[in-house]
Amino acid sequence: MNGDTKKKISLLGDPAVGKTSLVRRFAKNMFDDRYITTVGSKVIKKRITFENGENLTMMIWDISGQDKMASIKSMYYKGTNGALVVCDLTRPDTLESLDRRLKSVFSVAGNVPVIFIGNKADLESERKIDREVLEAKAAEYGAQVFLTSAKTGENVELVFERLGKLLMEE
Ligand code: G3D
Ligand code: MG
Repeated sequence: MNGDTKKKISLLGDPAVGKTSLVRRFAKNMFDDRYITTVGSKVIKKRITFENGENLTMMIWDISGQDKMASIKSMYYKGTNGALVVCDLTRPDTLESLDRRLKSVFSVAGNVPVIFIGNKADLESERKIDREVLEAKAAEYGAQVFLTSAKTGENVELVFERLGKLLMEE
């Protein structure tokens, strides 16, 4: 296959967990990034090539705010093929909201593959979510966990590539 597989990825998480920073870091490290602005969200188009030569075009939806409007949310989530759910390791409340967000995505897009991200791993002395707690939550969804830092770049490319691989296996 040398194809044009294209997948929609939704970034989920509370305000200020680092969604925009993560996608910026990922986009900057690779060629061919393009920002398309839509109402209340950005779509970042990114083509990646795996070791086996297969290509994947990721349409990454960075949804900002507008939490309260369910109709808008379902419009954003429609057609989602996979989700990155992000919490801020320094703020425990950001983990608690993820169930609700995932429920919302699944209701619109079905049970798509998910990866859990604990971001701001660089702020070690301020960490308030243990890796084990995050892993227990992710296990409820059969999801992998990665601790990232959009600041240092730690694990950022890896997490997008992992989700990309999951989507290629679909
Ligand atoms: P959001 O898109 O989820 O709302 P942003 O979050 O990407 O806008 O990030 C919110 C704030 O957290 C930003 O700080 C950003 O620089 C910071 N941030 C994001 N990721 C990391 C990280 O991995 N480590 C650290 N230390 N900070 C991070 P400001 O001050 O610009 O509001
Ligand atoms: Mg943002």
